[in-house]
Amino acid sequence: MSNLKEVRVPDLGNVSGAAIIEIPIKVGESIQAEQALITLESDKASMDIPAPFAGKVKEIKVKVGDKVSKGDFIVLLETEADTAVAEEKPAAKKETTETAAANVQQETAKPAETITTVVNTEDTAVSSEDDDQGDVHAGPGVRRLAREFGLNLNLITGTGQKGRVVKEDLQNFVKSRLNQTGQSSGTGAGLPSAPQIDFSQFGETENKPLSRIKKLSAQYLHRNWLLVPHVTQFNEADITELEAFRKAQAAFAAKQNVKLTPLVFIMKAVVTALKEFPAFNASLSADGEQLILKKYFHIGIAVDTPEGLVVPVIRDVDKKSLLELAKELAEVSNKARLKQLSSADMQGSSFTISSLGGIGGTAFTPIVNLPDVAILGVSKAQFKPQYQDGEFIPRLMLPLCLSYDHRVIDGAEGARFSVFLADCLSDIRRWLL
Ligand code: CAO
Repeated sequence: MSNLKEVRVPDLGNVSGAAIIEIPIKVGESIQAEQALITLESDKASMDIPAPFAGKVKEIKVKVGDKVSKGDFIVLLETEADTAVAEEKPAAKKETTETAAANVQQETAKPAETITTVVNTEDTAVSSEDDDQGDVHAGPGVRRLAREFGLNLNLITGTGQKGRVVKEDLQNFVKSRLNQTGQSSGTGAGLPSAPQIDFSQFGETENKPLSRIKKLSAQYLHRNWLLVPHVTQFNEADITELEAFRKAQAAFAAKQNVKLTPLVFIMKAVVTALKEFPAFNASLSADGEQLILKKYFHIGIAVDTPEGLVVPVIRDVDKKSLLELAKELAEVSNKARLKQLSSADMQGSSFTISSLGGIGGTAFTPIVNLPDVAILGVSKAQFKPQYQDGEFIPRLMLPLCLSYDHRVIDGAEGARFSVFLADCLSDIRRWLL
C-alpha cells in the first residue's frame, strides 16, 4: 500500500507571502529525502523547501511566481507505507543559515491510501545573501553545490528569474570550463566564459578556421595575460640624431646587401639598458621565490606573418654589430614568413621587442612574453615640436611602450629603465661608455 502525503510550507519565521522562484522537481519524478521541492525568495533571503522524506511526486500544487506562506499545500508525494514514518525524521542542519522549528504532522485517512500532511521546518535552509558569494541571487541548493565544487557564483551568469543562478547555470559553467581546459591553457581560476552567440541572427556570417600559429599564440597570449600583472610605461625618445646617422649609413649598408632600420639600433640600446637594469633581463622562478638573472642578451623579435605572430630569438645581441644584426633580422623574419622557423629558433629570449613602427600608430600595450619579465613595444617615429632653449623645434620622436611584470619590477624601476633607454636612443654614443 502506498501513502499520499501533502507537503506544506513550514513556518518561515517572520516571512509570509514569499515568491516561488524555482521548482526543481517534476511530476512523476522520484526524489530523495531533503531534496529541494521549491525555492522561495523573500526580501531578505532565499530558501529551499526540502522534501521531508523520499517519494514520488504525484502533484505539484503551485507554480513559479506564486506567493506562499506557512501551511500552504505545495506538493503531493507518494511514499511506501512502511518507510513513510521512519523517513519523517528531522533532517540534518544545512551549512547555510537555518530557521529551526518544530515538525508538525497531520494525518488524514483516505480509502486505500493514507494522506499525510507534513509541515517540515527543521530543514528549511535559509541562505542569507551575505555569505561569501556576495549578492548573487541563488537558492541554498545551488549555493551548496557551488561551495562543494569551489565555484564562485559571482562569475556565473544566471538565467533564472531576475538573473537568478539556477542549477543548470552551474552545470553549464562547469561544462564550459572543462571544455576550455581541454582547448587552452586556462588557469581554471573560475573565470566567466564568453557567451555562445548565433551571429547569423544579426546578418550573414562566414566561419574561417584559425591558423595553427594563431591558435598556438592565442594560448600563450591568454596565459601570459592572465598570469602576469602588467603595467605599461610610455615614453618618447628623441631619435633625430640616430635617424640622421642611420640614413647616412644606408648606402654603406646597402653595399653589403643590408637594410638598416631603426629596430637594430633599438635592440642595441635595449641591451645597454638591460646591462644597467639586470632585473629586466631575467625570469621569475616557477615557485615565484627567486629572480633568475641572465648573463646573456638574447632578444625575441615579434614578427608579423600571414599565418600570425611568431617570435624568433636573436642571440647574443651584445656581441653583434648593427650590420650583423640587420642581416640576421632580415634572415629570421624571412624564415618566419616562409614558416621555416624551428622551435629552437623561438626559444631562449631574455627580453622581447615588438615593433609596429613600420606600420603606424602612436602607442600600444604589448603583452609580456613569458618567461621574460618585460617587453618593449615600439610605435612609429614622428616629428613633433619640442621646447628647447626658449623655442619649439621639430624633433623626430620615437614612442616606446614598455610592459613589465609588476611582480618583478616596480613602477619606479620601470620608469627609470624607460628614461635610460630613451636617453640611449637619443645619444647613441652612450653605448660606447
Ligand atoms: N618609426 C618610423 N619608421 C619605422 C619604424 C619606426 N619605429 N620602424 C621601422 N620603420 C620604417 C623602416 O625604416 C622601413 O622604412 P623604409 O622602408 O622607408 O626604409 C619601414 O618602416 C618598414 O620597416 P620594417 O617593418 O620592414 O622593418 P623593421 O626592421 O622595422 O621590422 C619586423 C622588422 C620583422 C619586426 C617587422 O617587419 C614586423 O614584422 N613587425 C610587426 C611586429 C608585430 O606584429 N608586432 C605585434 C606583436 S603583438 O601582436
